[in-house]
Amino acid sequence: MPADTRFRRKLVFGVVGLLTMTAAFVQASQHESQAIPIWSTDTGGDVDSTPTVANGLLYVGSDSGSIYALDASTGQVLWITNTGGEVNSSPTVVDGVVYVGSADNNVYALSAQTGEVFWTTATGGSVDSSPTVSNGLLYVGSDSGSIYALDASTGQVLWITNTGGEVNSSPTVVDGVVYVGSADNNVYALSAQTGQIFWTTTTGGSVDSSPTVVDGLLYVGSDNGGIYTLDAATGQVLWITLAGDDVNSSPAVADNTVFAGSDNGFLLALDASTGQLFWITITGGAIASSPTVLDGVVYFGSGDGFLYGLDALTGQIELQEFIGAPVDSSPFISDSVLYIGSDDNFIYAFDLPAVVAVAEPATAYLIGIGLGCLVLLCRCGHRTARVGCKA
Ligand SMILES: [Ca+2]
Ligand SMILES: [Ca+2]
Ligand SMILES: [Ca+2]
Ligand SMILES: [Ca+2]
Repeated sequence: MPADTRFRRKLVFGVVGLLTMTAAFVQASQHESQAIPIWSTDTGGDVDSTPTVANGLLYVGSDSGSIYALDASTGQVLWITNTGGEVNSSPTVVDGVVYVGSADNNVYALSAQTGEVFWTTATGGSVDSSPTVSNGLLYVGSDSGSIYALDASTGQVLWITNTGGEVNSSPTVVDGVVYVGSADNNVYALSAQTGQIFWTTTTGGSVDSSPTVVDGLLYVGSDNGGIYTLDAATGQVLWITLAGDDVNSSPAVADNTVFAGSDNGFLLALDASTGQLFWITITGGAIASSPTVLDGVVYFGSGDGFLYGLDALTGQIELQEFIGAPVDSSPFISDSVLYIGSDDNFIYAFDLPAVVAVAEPATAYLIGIGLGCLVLLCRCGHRTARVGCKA
């Protein structure tokens, strides 16, 4: 185990704690825009998978055990391919082939046009991780505890690297390096060619979140409640921002800001360069959904049954669409249409409104105690987040 696992935590000023919330009070603005539902299609099971759209077709998995292809403009089902287990994995489409994992332990390659199975490759456990394809190789994690590299054209296993826990996290490949988390609490950096481990960095909890790498920095969540920023080259921990509960959501980075959700319903925005907290917006359920940022708006689903759109600068709620059941799926946006799944078994398409920032003040107060530190967060007046921390 490399020395860098002795992580030198630099807790960010003002974000220390939030471990124990003693009081929380939020007044959200009542000036949200409305997204217009275009269609919804029943899949017969929870849709935790995140949809993807390619060439006018939408692909998504369902707990019904099937992979669906729909007409993205109408929601009409074009084909269904059955697997032998829940499909929590999110499809990737490359060169007319749909790649996705299933809880039947297999990785699937299907024709994007017809759903015909080109190949399947068995792993030793449920494949809830989502495949990443790079340079003709497919990378994916399995509940067997291993990370697999397959030949994307044949499914042949090229290498396997073992970790000490389920790999629910989805690999990110940048410059020949595969980054992925494991339930053994570690973040891994592997050679994309050989699977050789370049470095591992431990967090205090399962890493089911998928790493995002931007400008040499790696952002990922952990079940210890931390959003970690690592040096992607060395794995060194640069800073940890504590959300206060499991972070299964995968961070999005836009405009030098990191956005991630946590099981306590928080959506946090951090300075991508310093980890400093910009703002927190509180929803009423766990946020397993990974945010997507478009035109200054952060979109994600929550366990409270809503689809949210927040002002990326302030966290103010600009869009709040009631779906009715937990939304663990993540938004996919294409041509101003947002696609997302829900635990009500449906996949939804919403026409996004032109979200206009509202000048009306929103107010949020949050008082918590964590690590012997009193944390005060006040968002008052005109969209300014201030965080203070007094020992
Ligand atoms: Ca779910
Ligand atoms: Ca599921
Ligand atoms: Ca799993
Ligand atoms: Ca987790």
